Amino acid sequence: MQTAILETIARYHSFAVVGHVSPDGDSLGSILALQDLLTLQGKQAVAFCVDPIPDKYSYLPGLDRFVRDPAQLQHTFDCAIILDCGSLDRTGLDPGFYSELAIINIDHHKSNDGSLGIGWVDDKFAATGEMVFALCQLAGWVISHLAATALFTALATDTGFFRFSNTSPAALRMAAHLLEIGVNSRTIAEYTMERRSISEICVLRESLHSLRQCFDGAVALMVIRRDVCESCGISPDEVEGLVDYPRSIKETQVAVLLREIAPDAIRVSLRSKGHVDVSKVAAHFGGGGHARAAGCTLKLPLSEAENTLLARLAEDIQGNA
Ligand SMILES: [Mn+2]
Repeated sequence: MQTAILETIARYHSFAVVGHVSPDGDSLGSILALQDLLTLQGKQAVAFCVDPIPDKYSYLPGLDRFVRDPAQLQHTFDCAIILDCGSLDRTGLDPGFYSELAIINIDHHKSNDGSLGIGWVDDKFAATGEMVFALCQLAGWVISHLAATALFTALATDTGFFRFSNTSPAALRMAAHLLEIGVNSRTIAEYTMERRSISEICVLRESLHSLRQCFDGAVALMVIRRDVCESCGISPDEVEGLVDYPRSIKETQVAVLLREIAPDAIRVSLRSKGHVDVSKVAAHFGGGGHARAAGCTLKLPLSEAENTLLARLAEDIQGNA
């Protein structure tokens, strides 16, 4: 499949490089790296991100290249490269944008069925950025300093800075290669992990009392209410990282963060430290993700969402007891 992708890249000239809404380090890093490397191969490539870029990625070189709206551009594209997600909807661009374009899809999400365009989907990769790196190696492209920083960001953020179980020998070899190019990993660690806003800590202070353990501590759950986010001056979108707190408890097998994004819409973030595959739990509710990190949205009031989710988790926890 990598060969088919490189052949498609060789055939066309103008590329739209796209990731997913609510961009994370893997999405942003993969887009920037590929945009830069395609440009260095003499192609025309534009990086798209419809959502604002979180402040913690502000160190990334080339962020000013991101275009929010294709209507701002005069030219048309031959091909769209969709990274780190598996559906046109998830990219946040109007599906009509893609109607005349060839499509390449590169993704490591288990929930991606591989049916989008020329699809290379493999959940054995720790990050989509690792797949982009593998493609570069195969093509023999020289990796620029900008692309190296972007790819390191993709890999480091999706492996929890090399702590999660997807931290493979290949991932560490890739990290070593990028460090040799001159990536400043300390800066990336500081920006992505050690720069919480005081507003986020305010939400943490107000929400910690909701933290509770269920099923003998196998599940730890924390709730973040909309009014709390409002009074702390931050959007519920910006506090997903607080799932680290229930996750960090010794007994936790599954950590749950419930964020009230609207009165009847609860965003659920799931993290697994044990044997539960939370991508299956998320998929059951129409979401997706990875075995160890997944999410979904429940169109229910907070307390019903909590009960519905715990009822489902009870089966998974008992099934693995
Ligand atoms: Mn990813």
